[in-house]
Amino acid sequence: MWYTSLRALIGGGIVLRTWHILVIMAILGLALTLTACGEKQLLNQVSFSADTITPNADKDTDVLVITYNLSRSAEVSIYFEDNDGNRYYFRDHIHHGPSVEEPYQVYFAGVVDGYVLPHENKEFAGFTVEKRVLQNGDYTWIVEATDPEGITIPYTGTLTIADADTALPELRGFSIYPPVFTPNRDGISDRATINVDLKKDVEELIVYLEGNDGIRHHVEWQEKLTPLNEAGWHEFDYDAGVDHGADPPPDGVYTVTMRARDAVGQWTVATSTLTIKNGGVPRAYILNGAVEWSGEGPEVKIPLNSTLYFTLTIENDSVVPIRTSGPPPGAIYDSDQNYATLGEYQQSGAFRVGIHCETSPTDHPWRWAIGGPDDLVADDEGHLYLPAGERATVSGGIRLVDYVEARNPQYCYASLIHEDVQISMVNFRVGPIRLFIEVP
Ligand SMILES: [Ca+2]
Ligand SMILES: [Ca+2]
Repeated sequence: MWYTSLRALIGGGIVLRTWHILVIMAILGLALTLTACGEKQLLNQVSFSADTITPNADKDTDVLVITYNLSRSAEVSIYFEDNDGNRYYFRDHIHHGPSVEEPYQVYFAGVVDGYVLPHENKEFAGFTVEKRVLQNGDYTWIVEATDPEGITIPYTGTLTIADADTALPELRGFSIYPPVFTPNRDGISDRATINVDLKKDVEELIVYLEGNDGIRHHVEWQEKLTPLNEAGWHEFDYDAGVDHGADPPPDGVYTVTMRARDAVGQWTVATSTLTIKNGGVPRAYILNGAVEWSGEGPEVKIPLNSTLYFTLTIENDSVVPIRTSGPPPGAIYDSDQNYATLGEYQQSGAFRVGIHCETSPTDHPWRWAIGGPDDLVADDEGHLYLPAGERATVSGGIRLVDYVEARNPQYCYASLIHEDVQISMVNFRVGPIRLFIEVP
């Protein structure tokens, strides 16, 4: 064929002798060889450092090294085929620049893109297998490169997987409760619990929230049922950070992702959603630290069986509503009563104004809501809130029906109490007076 083409090329009329043609062919052959040397194969020097591995994290033949050299930029794929023709990707069209001085080298620990075996489809309904070790058996490996012209040059070989630790860190029963929560320390649905039944000890078990902005908010694991990273039931108690006084992620709907990685390098992932509503750190103050008492301070003289009155202003200096509970401002206690005798028990997360005197038998026995009906708003369940940024005037009285002779006069003061949470220093012992009860 060569001969015929050449004759056609050179055209009729010129008489060529056979040795002429041979010389021309030799020159052409040399040119072709030179071209091949000048433009090296896109992919070359491909090798696997072992033909058998045992991926079980015992540090014995767990890993091999794949070497390949790229002469130009290309997309590289590395995958395996089992005897049934199923394909398992380790690298799926990953773009690489040309090898610079040394060929590329990449460790392979038997782990490929996630897959499920036919009988597992139902069982694994609640989570996804992201990375998984190959099952024991013989495979054909394929390394191929595709450059912008689309030239694919595959190299192949064989690999045996033996003694693989194929148990998966299954994430069974992944759930979040409640699906909507209000992390604002008002004692009502301030926390979300994230549960999972982890089926294998892992190297890492992480949970994070991710909103539309792509920012991840890590969820702290708290010891509840099973030590971290050990197989068993786990419970993540999520407060959105407000327990430490940190602002929670902005209100909104978040994707919660739990991800587990075992020693072999297998990854599983489960996701759900969680909505944050009315989130924020509550901050309230007695305005200017000022308390107005009946009589002229700082020494106040009140006859026995008369009433000591006070007035102060509460400011909600935060972005969240602040919860409170009764009795309302204006309520008068007898000094031998307390909030419990009025049936107004403590409520975790509620703010109340409290008055305490040195002779008080209990802590801040007289307490009032941080606003009246005109100041407060109620939620669907009747919980009362002072809205964000609002102020309310609170007054009240204590009828002094008894006294302690050894403690007359005594100090009294006001505090703003965040019940079962704290009394912040700035809200503790505000506007103290020296109270003298006048006894006839
Ligand atoms: Ca091994
Ligand atoms: Ca709440």
